[in-house]
Amino acid sequence: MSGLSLTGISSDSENAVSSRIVNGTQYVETELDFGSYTPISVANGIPVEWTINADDEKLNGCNNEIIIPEYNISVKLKSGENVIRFTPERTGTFSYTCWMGMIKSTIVVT
Ligand SMILES: [Cu+2]
Repeated sequence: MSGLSLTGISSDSENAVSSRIVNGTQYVETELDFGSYTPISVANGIPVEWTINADDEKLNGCNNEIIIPEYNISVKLKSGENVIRFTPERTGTFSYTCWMGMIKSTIVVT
């Protein structure tokens, strides 16, 4: 059974929400979901202001804390707007997860 193709498997970077740069800051906005986080795509070297909108009904004991090892960030999410700030200093694909490591997503820096 050799020769099986891998088409149909979408990569995170294809689904990533891209930032918008306004006056030297890049803004990204995502919505929290139950069992998944949205991948984001940002530009290297520009301060990021990432707003995660957390619907009260979608917050749970699993998704309520985000860990981003690359930026030494852990954020306890609250209902409403949560703003995460960091400045990417190198390009690459960096993972972020829930505090338990169950939900995984990516930050693509280009
Ligand atoms: Cu979790």
